[in-house]
Amino acid sequence: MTKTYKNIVILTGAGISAESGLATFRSSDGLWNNHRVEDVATIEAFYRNPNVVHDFYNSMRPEMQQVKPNAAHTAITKLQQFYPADISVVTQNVDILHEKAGNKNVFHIHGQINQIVCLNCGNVFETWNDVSAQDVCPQCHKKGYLKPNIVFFGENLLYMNHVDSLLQSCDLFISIGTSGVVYPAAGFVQTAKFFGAESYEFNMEKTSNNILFDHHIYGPAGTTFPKFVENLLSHSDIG
Ligand code: BJW
Repeated sequence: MTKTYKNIVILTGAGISAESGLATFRSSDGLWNNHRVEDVATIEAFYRNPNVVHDFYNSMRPEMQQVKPNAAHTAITKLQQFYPADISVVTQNVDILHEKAGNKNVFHIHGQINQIVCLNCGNVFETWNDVSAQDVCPQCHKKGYLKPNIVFFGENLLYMNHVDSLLQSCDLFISIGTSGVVYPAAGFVQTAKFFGAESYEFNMEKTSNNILFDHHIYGPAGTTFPKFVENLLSHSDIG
């Protein structure tokens, strides 16, 4: 690792937040809220029964508000502070641990737990409070259109035009703690590689995406990623 990279994209998934105490989606029991996430986290399920979905995210907000970033998140901050490249974080996570750690250029492609979107007027606002299908949008004043600003299966991802341009111009693509089964994020490595990037995957185990990466670093990201950052910093042309 002697090259100095100019544009780095870091894709993160639930695994980067695991050492902060947050559950991943596809852990060994394969369950999320006692269901397969693919069955319940759909936009159709939200339309059928919005208050069940609101109740679920209402119950998650207090933990997500309290939880603290771990060494993997702070290693990204260090990389952004000291490595001479443009570094963006594209996260599938709805927690805000990247922001709490001081990461910059963070794009929440699957949304944020502390945001609500109005399906009538498009207004997005932040709150840690409970929300229900009976609530009124603070902008258009219509009732029954508020939805957690979380991207469900069957919905388009956020910031995709910008993310596509980041993927097309990066020379280093790093994936941390994602199982690589949810698209389009699972295909980002292919785009980055097509446009010439080198790729690293950090995970506890071999993923279904494994073959697409040039390098694999196995183990808890809170240990492996800070070491990788130290190595990058010691081999870059800083200053
Ligand atoms: C550690 C660790 C440690 C643990 N250190 N590592 C192409 C092909 C096939 C299907 C599709 C396709 N394109 C689109 C689709 C459909 C669909 C899809 O992907 N389906 C698949 C399941 C087959 N995608 C969509 O619908 C997306 N929208 C879309 O494509 O729009 C266009 C469109 C519209 C209409 C029709 C068709 C296309 C939207 C996807 C939205 C995903 N939303 C969720 C849930 C939100 C609810 C919530 O947050 O509560 O987002 S799903 C869930 O999975 C969540 C996550 O962000 C996402 C990814 O999970 P992640 O982060 O990878 O977590 P895990 O648990 O799977 O993995 C954790 C990993 O960490 C593991 O590997 C561990 O080993 C590791 N780990 N501890 C390092 N300490």
